[in-house]
Amino acid sequence: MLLMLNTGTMTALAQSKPEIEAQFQNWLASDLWPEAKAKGISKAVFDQAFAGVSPNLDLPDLIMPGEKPKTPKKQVQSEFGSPGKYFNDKTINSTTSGGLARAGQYARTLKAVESKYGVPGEIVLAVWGRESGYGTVKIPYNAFTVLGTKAFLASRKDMFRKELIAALEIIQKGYIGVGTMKSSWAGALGQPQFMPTSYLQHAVDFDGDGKRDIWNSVPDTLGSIGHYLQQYGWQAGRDWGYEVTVPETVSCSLEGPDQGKLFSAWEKLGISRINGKAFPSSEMKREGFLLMPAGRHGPAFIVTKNFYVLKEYNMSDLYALFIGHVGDRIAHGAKGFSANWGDVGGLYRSDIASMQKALEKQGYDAGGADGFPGFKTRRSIGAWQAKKGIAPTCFPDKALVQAIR
Ligand SMILES: [Ca+2]
Repeated sequence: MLLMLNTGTMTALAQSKPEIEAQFQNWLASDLWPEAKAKGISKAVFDQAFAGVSPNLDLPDLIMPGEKPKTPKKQVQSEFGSPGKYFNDKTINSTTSGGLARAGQYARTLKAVESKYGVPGEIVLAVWGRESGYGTVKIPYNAFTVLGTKAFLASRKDMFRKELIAALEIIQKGYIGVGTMKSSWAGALGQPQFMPTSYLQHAVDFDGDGKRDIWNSVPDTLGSIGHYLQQYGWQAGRDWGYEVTVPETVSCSLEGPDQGKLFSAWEKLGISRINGKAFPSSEMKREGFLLMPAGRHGPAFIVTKNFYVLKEYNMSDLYALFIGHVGDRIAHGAKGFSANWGDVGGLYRSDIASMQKALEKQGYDAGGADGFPGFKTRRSIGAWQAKKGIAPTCFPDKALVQAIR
């Protein structure tokens, strides 16, 4: 996903820009080149990729030579938004209308993608729309500048070094030319926003011109998204999930991909589709999972394995739900969720993190103290509440953050 570049206040550099550039050139020649060579990159490709490249010191999360890593203060103090904000009408409507406009235009390609990879067109469209506004969002950076800078200076150097070597492999294998290799500020490539290692595994030449051009070719973009989801296990012929009503007798702490039950078993517990229709009969003997992204303060869903395949694109329940929901709107003209998102949020990530620490200290699995209320945190809150004799809400609020210490 393309995010705005964080142009925070630049601190005075311990070393001058020319000094850092000289060190970067030295690092390229003496450190990176031997590894690239060992991995089969030719000198010609290496030189072509880094011709005229110098570090971009305005990129976020860099640690200058001689500096100690800073605690990401801003991150901890940032507010985590209410899940409802993720589903604001403006974003949903523009992604839906963009998808509808292209569903007709690219109908043949989408049909071919579905028949080859089993992923329905509306899902492929929704990912494309979410990642790059259907290719309308500018992807302005030279990938070798971004990945080179980050492999040299970022807080997660090793990860970016792997991606940089993969980017060189892309050129070495002739999948695309150096001049086309544009990325986001985070190093994600082209319209599907693949990191280079993902590109190597999943990008395909769907229009048959010999290039895997996810920057300029719509068929290559759509085919690559379909292939990605298929390789992560998308099951053809299944929906991603269904909005449901969850009676009070069913605890919200039953949420999560490791607590699956047959659709028939969920139905027996009193869970039903919000639109009054039955679950498809083909699903009844298959596994479904309870999803309540805002606990009792928002819509609830029974999702299939395909929901978790969408999360392989971006490890966020809200992201996967956005894709599934926009897909439904493109395919069936579905309306918004029936249940409202409650007015939750307004907490700092540091509040959530300290609550997560307290939960883990008391023996609950909060999935780590990352400051985001993921499903492990949500259901542990529910279990904590049940133990205290409180009706479970499975979502943090100010009073809970105070109480769970
Ligand atoms: Ca192509």
